[in-house]
Amino acid sequence: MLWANWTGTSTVPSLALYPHQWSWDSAFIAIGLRHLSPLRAQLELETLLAAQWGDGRVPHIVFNDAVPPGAYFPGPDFWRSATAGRRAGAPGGVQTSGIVQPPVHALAAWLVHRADPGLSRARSFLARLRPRLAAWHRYLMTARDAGGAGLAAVLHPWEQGMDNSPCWDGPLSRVEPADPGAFRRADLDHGAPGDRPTDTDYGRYVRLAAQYRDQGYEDAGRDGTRRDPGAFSVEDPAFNALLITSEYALALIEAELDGTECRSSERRERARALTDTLVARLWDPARALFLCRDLRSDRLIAERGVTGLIPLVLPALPPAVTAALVRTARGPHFGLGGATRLVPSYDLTGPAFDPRRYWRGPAWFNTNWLVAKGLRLHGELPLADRLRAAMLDAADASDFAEYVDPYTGAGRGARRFGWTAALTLDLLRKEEVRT
Ligand code: 2M8
Repeated sequence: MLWANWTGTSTVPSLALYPHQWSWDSAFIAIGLRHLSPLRAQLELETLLAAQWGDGRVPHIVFNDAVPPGAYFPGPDFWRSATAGRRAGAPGGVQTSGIVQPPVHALAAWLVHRADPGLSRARSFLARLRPRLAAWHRYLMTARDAGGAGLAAVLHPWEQGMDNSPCWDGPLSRVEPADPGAFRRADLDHGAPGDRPTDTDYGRYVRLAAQYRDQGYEDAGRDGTRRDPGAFSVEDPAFNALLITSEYALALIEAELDGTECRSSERRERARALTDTLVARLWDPARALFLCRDLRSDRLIAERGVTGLIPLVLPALPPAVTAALVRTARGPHFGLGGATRLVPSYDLTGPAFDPRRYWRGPAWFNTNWLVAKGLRLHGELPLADRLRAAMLDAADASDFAEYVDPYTGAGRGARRFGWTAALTLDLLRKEEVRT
């Protein structure tokens, strides 16, 4: 089915609901695709990174001109990358959104390279991607360092990728929803309203994105000075853990290309230091979980989301933090190995928990794949194996659903979903990779 979603240069997450190229979807898809076709996996990442902006940002959507204009909202007419993004260096020849998504790309590039190093070298795959990946990370660590502590901030829920998480309810409540008459949602043509974000939340997403666009996609922190962080400005654990993971991967890419020893590289040191910053800024010992930091109030957001478990993927986490995180994953809030089959996107005991609604309870395959990777990294093998088996079952039984009920595994959202299929393939290969 991954071939059915392939457009010739990249893979769509879902033919009906998401008919363009999405940034972190493509990274996860490449991780699975490498087992079927290393060449297509390379092309997937090359296509995405060819749409990179001059300031280093990798857009969260690369639009396919062949898709009818109304098929997805907000489309190219809304983002206007060629005009509104000119100052920030939006590319000509391709239309994109102007926001970003989590930086899983260097990790994906390294894994794709390792799937067929001969092909990769013959096509100079890593050599061509390296400057783009370095510029992408530089952008996140400078232009997006709105908090001034070294972590990257997201300025829209769509950037973090867990769009409708209750973690965003506090910061989002400050945003006046856009007039519902001013836009038409395309997602409700394909998804049940009870599974999707509410109209009010959608109006807030639209307002935030339009404001960023109308300011020329300019970032707080671009010139090193701290400016007003804006209505929605959040430091998120998963986003930053993935940035750190990708820094490790980029260190491996650089060592491979330069023929040097990776263990002592400056980039690796920076990844370790950033891990310490993540713990200092976002770890909440009382909840034994990483939380999001609202930069507007400079306080941690008291909601337990799966984002707080994703730093398990980090090798340099203090052992006490790792042990506490595993306990939290197994405890009443996430139920891993007990009440739930897959790790939910949000606290099972939280007031906003809903096993159906978008990122407010259901389980996603990419976050579960990351949790399983983290468990394995820290030696929690039986737990990781059980989670892997549950993911394989749920993917198969749900026809590769976009997300599933965390208790029953019943499918929700789109079917034949790109990263669900790709990561299933990866789990079947059970390959362990060093990063
Ligand atoms: C969802 O997000 C898009 C906006 O980017 C949407 O709801 O329209 C999220 O699940 C996101 O994480 C994912 O990358 C995207 C495409 O699968 O869909």
